[in-house]
Amino acid sequence: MKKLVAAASLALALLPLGHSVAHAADYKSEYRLSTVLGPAFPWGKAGERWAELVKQKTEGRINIKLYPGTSLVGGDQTREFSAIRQGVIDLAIGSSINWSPQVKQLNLFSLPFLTPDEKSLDALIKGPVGKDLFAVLEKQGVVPLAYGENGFRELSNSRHPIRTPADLKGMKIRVVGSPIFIDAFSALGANPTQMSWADAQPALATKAVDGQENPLSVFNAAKLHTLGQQHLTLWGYMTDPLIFVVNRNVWNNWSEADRKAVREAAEQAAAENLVAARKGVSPGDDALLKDIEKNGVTITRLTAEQRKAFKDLTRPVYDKWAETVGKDLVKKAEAAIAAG
Ligand code: X2X
Repeated sequence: MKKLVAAASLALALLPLGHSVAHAADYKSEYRLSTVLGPAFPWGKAGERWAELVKQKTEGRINIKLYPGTSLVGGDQTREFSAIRQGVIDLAIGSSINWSPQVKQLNLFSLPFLTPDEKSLDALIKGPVGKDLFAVLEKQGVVPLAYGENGFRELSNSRHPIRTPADLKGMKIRVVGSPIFIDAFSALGANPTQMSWADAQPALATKAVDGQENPLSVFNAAKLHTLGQQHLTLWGYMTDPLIFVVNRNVWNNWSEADRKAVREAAEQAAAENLVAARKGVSPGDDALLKDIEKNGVTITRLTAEQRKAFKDLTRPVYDKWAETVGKDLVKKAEAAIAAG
């Protein structure tokens, strides 16, 4: 025993002074990273990658464990942002949708038909609007580091192809956390009901709801066709960015060098995530869409005119929520998109 103690104190004495020793004491042995989706999806993969890159870049000083399924808040995505602020969650990659109940400006991305394509999303997240939203998040007590993407949220259902708002009439559609979705789907004549992703899957399986909206990568990896979702409409009405953040106190506790490492790791994981989220779903590469079609799902592509019918009906929702988001920010976003 004595020998062991002596050996341990010798080992300690041999450790380089300063940095790592000083910090090791206040560093947690594990940092908890929250995501909704797991590594089978681009979103969870981004979480895994961020953790891996942080480990490498900090030489193991920062050890991140992924908690998918928003399990740290019992699966309730809409409580994730509050939990990060409170420190129940140390780091997160969250969807703008799930955080918008607390950060009203994030409803920007959910304005129906604001971002018709990837280019328009890039104009927001890579431009001044993205910076403004980071400043908003900073003020709310988190440290935002990078933008990724969940993907274009396309509409699926178990009943019939949807080409017009009339086809959607009365359909029970599961929607995500922000009330803007209730407004948008109500304006289209559907019967929207809000529930978490965890509850959505059994609700689809039992036909308690008829449909849902999610990116194709989510549709495919979650095998929604096996839950009766046989009809898919590509309407490109919105895409939700993912935001990489760290709890403010956790961030403040890290050394300058480690903060830099975590930031660079987030930027790299986010860049990889943007590529992964867009793979197979663009005109040049529609492999993912073909896979979905092979599974017996009917794909309905709206013409510009058909799309306009949905856009026109949701315009009042856009205008109403532009007030909530902040008119200046919306104008800035529209200008950025118009400028490409
Ligand atoms: O719940 C959803 O639909 C999901 C997984 O896409 C989000 O968390 C926004």
